[in-house]
Amino acid sequence: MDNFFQSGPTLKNSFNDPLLFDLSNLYSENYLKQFEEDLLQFGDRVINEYHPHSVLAEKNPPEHRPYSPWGEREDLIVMHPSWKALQNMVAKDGVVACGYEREKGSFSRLYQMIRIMVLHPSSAFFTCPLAMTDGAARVFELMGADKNDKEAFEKLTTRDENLFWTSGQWMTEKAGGSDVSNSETYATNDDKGYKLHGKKWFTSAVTSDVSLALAQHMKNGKSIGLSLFLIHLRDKNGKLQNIEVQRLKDKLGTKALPTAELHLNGAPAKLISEPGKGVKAISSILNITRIYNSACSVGTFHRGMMLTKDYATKRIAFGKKLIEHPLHLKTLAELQVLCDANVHLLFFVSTLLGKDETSNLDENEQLVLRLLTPILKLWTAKSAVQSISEICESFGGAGYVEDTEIPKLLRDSQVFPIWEGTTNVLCLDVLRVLSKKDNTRKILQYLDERLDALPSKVSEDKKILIDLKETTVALINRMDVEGPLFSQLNARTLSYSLAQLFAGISMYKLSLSEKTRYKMSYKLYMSSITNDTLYDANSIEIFKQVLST
Ligand code: MFK
Repeated sequence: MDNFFQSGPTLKNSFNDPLLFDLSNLYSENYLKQFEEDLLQFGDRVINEYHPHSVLAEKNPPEHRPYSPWGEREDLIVMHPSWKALQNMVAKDGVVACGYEREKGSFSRLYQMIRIMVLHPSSAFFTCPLAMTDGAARVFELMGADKNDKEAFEKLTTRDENLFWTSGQWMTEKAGGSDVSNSETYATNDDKGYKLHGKKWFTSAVTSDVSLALAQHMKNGKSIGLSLFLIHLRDKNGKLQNIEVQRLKDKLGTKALPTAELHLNGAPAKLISEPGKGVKAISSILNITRIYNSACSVGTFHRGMMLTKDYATKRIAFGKKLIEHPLHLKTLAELQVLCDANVHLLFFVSTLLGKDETSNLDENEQLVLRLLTPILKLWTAKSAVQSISEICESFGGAGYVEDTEIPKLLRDSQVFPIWEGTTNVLCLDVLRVLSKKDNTRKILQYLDERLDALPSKVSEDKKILIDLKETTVALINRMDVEGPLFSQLNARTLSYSLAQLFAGISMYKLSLSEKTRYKMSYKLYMSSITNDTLYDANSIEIFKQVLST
């Protein structure tokens, strides 16, 4: 008789994990403490209001209707109403706006990225258009109020859902994915302004109101390089302006997100970068969207951890709960400390971003932000894919069945290392930063200062960090001696080491607090890095501690 039903994991408010508040208080020097209630409420809305819409949007993916019933080219993208509901909610919640209102001063970005992290797994990837919208707003902000497109900036950063615009970011082409300079789209100019011609191969959120697009800037029949343009997609009647949607992409995941191939047939555009300096201009968007990407990766990993931990207290196998099986306990504990490390690095880099945007970073710290942005993105993306695969497995067969919503976490994670730059491209960006004059010396000086400033309460714990730093420095020095081939071949090792080192410094700091969880989390994480991972009966208590809340 079939009378057994397994209870599934309960979807809980992410702020049930005290690490989020403890770390936000550490980085904001307790400034964000006053917003804990506000964040808690946001976490509740994510579960009770956003999540149901995200499920509906995923189940009813966008549809492209190229022609009207009477044969007229229309290119309608039919979206489920829940997609619009998500858009209205993020506008009202000021998810982009809070980064620009700067009501929380230097900690506005930290506050924002905490919310993005919590929202993402219940957003049906609406966070992708938000990332591009935020990146576009930053481009306008950097241009200065006198030069920028005032209407666009205001609408991208408003809380009024009736006025809120989202922006696309049209970069990728068939011949120019990572190597953007190979773009073939070109811009012509006449007395009516600029017009763009060509094909864009990956344009996410084709339902956006505006987009920033790269195109070869033509002068006298020749390109003077890529420039950045603003496009208003539709005219006053809502009709696409000389833009044809060729098809929607059939993607592995991100099913609710309308990603399209576009043909630009003279789409009217406004030049917004210096002529020929489009890559430099779009890199300020990339640096924002890469941090968003990371907040989404970490949010997915964190959601997966909350679900698997809950499930492990409910599922019984071989006469006891999963969490009581030592090997399962150990598996979850190792995942948890990697998740903690990811949260640490995200919070650290988000804090740097917020301080930079409020002119509170010195030159060396700005350089650290520039270096850590690709490192954060590549490391959290890779951590998410690998760890969420393990999390799926922790549910057994249920983790492979769509309506448990677990497989979606894995499908959607695979885009993180691809979206906004692959791991290898980002590793090369890390080398690009280090190769500039004097940068390595400045970074190492910054690291030394940070390590020196750490109290050596438990000296052997601090020594692990110093050893890791020395191994990293030795690799950098060897790269300098051996040259570009050696540097490229070992660029991943270097990027991962730097990620682990900066995350480790942050974890060490928190481990000095009274909470045993953070002490144990630091110890276990560092031993996993140094491959000191043979466990015995004494390890069980450590595993329990790192999984405690
Ligand atoms: C959400 C779900 C989505 C659904 C599915 C989507 C699937 C994926 C779709 C995609 O295609 S996402 C887009 C993937 N592509 C990228 O993210 C681009 C990756 N390529 C890079 O990041 C290249 O490094 C880059 C295009 C930025 C530069 O390549 P180049 O042409 O070799 O540029 P160059 O000459 O090295 O740099 C030009 C200037 O920009 C330099 O400044 P200077 O002229 O002053 O020296 C660089 O230092 C600067 N720069 C480059 N990257 C920068 C930067 N400055 C600041 N920050 C950066 N990140």
